[in-house]
Amino acid sequence: MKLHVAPPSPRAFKVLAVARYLDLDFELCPVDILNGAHQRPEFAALNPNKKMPVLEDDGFVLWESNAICQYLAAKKPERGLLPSDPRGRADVSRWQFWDSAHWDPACATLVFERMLKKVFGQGDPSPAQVAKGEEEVRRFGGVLNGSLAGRRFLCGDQLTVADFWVGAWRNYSQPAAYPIGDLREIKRWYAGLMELPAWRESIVAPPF
Ligand SMILES: N[C@@H](CCC(=O)N[C@@H](CS)C(=O)NCC(=O)O)C(=O)O
Repeated sequence: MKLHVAPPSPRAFKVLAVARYLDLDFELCPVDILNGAHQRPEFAALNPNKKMPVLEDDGFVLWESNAICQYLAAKKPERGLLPSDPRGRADVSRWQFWDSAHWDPACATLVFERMLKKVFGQGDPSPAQVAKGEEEVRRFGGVLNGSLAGRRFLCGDQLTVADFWVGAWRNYSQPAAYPIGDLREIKRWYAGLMELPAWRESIVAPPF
């Protein structure tokens, strides 16, 4: 199995952390986004969106980080990352869609404006985009914080793929200055995720 990833990205982080948590055998194939590797025809043939991460598994090609995490989780059902009962599965799906619709775009706005924009030669952060990102991270961070109260993990006592999807963005809370430093449930939950060796091993500092 191959994972085509740019490891500092939260979207790469989550697939690597799930694969490592599950002790799956894989080859890490670095995608040099800074030098446009994702634009090359051989990469576009794997993912026509020209975005990483991408998984290749014995002829099966899959893109979209949350779908990849789910596929990996399904390889080891005994590890419990993907519940099989209807309510447990629906709860995990809820966080998948919430992440894709709200949390990922909100956090990505601040990561892009405050960390990546300069690296891609796109100038200073836009005050309007920063304000929008802050408002959304505060709003949805409040939802996340409230939902975590009384729960060890996002979907209860059991670690699931939802923790990887949503928690991946928390890795950049400080450098991207998310306005959620005072939210205690998120802090407590994230400290628990950081206790997982697979989580810690998958955090890669950006090369800038
Ligand atoms: N929804 C996609 C987003 C993937 C994505 O945006 N990847 C970024 C890096 S974090 C990328 O490859 N960007 C290159 C580009 O858009 O040109 C996923 O979760 O896999």
